[in-house]
Amino acid sequence: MEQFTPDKIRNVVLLSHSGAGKTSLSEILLFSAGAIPRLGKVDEGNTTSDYDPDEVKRRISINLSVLPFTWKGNKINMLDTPGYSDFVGEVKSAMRVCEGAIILIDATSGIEVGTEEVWSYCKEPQMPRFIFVNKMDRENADFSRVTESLQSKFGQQCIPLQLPIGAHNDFTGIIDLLTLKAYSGNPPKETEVPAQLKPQVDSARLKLVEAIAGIDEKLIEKYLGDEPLTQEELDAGLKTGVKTGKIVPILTGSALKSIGIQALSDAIVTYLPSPKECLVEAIDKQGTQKITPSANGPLAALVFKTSADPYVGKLTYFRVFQGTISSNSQVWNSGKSEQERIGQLYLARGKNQEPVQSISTGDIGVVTKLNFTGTGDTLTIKEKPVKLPPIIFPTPIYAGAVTPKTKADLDKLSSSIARTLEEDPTLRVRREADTYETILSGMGETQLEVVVERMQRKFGVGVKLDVPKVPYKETVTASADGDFRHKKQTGGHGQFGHVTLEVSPLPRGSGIEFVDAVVGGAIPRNYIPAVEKGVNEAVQSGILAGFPVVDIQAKVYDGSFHPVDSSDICFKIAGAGAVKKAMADARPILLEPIVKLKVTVPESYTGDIMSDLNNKRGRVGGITPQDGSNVIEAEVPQAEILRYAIDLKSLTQGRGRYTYEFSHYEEVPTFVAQKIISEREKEREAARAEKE
Ligand SMILES: Nc1nc2c(ncn2[C@@H]2O[C@H](COP(=O)(O)OP(=O)(O)O)[C@@H](O)[C@H]2O)c(=O)[nH]1
Ligand SMILES: [Mg+2]
Repeated sequence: MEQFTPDKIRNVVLLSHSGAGKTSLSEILLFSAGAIPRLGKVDEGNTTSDYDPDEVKRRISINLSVLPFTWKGNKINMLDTPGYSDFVGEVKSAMRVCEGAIILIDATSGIEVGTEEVWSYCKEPQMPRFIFVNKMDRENADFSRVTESLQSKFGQQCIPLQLPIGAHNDFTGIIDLLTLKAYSGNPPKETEVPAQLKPQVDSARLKLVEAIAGIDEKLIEKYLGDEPLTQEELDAGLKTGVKTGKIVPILTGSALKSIGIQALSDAIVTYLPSPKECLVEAIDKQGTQKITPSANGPLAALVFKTSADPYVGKLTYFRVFQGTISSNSQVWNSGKSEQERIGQLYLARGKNQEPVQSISTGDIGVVTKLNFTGTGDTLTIKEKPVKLPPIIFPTPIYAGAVTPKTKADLDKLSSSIARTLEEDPTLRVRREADTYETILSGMGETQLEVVVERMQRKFGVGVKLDVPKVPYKETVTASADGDFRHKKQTGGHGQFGHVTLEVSPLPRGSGIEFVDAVVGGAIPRNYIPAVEKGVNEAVQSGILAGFPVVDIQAKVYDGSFHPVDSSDICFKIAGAGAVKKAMADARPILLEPIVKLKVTVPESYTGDIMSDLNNKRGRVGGITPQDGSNVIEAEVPQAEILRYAIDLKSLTQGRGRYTYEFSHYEEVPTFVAQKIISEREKEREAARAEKE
């Protein structure tokens, strides 16, 4: 592929609710531009974009893919993204490296949850965008209904640039409202505007021209003076309108029937901004600057995706914002402060890579086998280093426990998790010390299932995915004494240790406190550390259900010893025994983690959410209205929201969002505690049986 100057490139991201036709549209765009020799189908699992086995199997996009094609002397880098909300990380990455977006809408279903979601992503920062009303060939496709709902939901800036000719089986082409040309057939031919559509076309054109005139003072003067605007003026005005977000043109077509496809490519080139027109922020020694997208400037390239290929190794996708990067060169990773060796550079199209000598400002490329670089890093030069603002990802909300299936899997687990995390910045991993579980968290259940399958396929590591255990704890609510005498006669000399102590409750968060209050040498000084050790070991596993004990004081105040038979080990055993006896009498209870939960839902769901939280033993702290939604804040036991991503989806048809963070520990109510204790007992019995 030849090199393109920044003014001849368009980086465009496809966004929509899942299933609106992004992948199909990108495939037909590639095909109609002659970039691919045969047209794949999502339903046959052979599209250029969805090449990953996970995608082929599920028939949905999971990864972003870069799909370049040339169109009338320009290069369009189309970025296809997943519509499924679990994979929002890919959407954020793709958006960060594009100057424009196309939001697809299914002409039969209209605005969906995912449409609102991606619309909100495009608002900050303001992203120049088109709307493409797809699937006009389907029964019940209704362009005017979709247009009206777009205008009432998102505002009057959504204005048709095209009108469809017919709908459903009679959908044959589109009319461009600026040139007043109609296109129908495949391949499209210029035709007359059908006579019966004339009045509709005239009124739609009037609205569009009026909106364009409103963009620029000179244009509005001319327009009000009844002077006709030239095509150049209209194009330039619309381009400014798109760039500033004052106009969001609505286009239409059918990805499946290949209608409106070439007109879409034309509109991308004519109305969406090129990298040359967009200054970006970069941080250097002097602070934040706007950098000009010049191919000769110092290098600034942002890494927006990392993927692990089982054969090639690590693939690093980057977008050049300034300068040029060359094969077989050295670059500087400004975030990691490391020199990075660049081998062969490639241009990617789906899974295919074409080697190139260099990649210049505005374009997107791939390099393999980098040592230090990860998603979000800036590649630059050491003499003039800059940092591009990183990609902002949402915090994980859904956790699963991963357990290796075999010993061999265990050995490979941590390295394969590390590589998986590199691929997906919306994942986190941590070890839950109390439950000994490895907790993987992300955006939803499907994402974690895909991760687990991928670990098997890419790294040959088998893991099981379970709902995580809750890290319960135990404590006491009263003071009590415990007395334990360890005495044994074995052969020669015997064993003797005797400890008396008092256990009492401490405030939440105090941990374990050991106090030595022995007077008169009842236990000799040198044995006290052994007693403390015994106490500390015993509180690792409480007497109710074996959970770790917290927030107690153990005060040793008496005991006895034997001049020959006593030893450290004897006093350790006595200390442990005494503290267990005391705890049993000190009214022990279970504690559970409570989280602060924040749920954002459209107002109408507020009642359902509140009653569900009530069933989940939640305490609602407040409800705050926020742009037509309500933000409900509540304290809820962690045990009740382990699968909240799934519950909220079904309660709100996917319209709800939530975040949470750990808050504190609280006593488990008795009726719940009994269940936990008996379940835990069963678990421990099973574990014992397995050992034997
Ligand atoms: N009838 C019709 N079906 C379409 C059209 N575009 C896509 N589809 C179908 O809609 C489904 C989802 O398409 P896909 O491209 O995977 O949507 P994505 O999730 O947005 O990538 C597939 O079964 C496609 O064949 C279209 O223009 N007309
Ligand atoms: Mg797709």
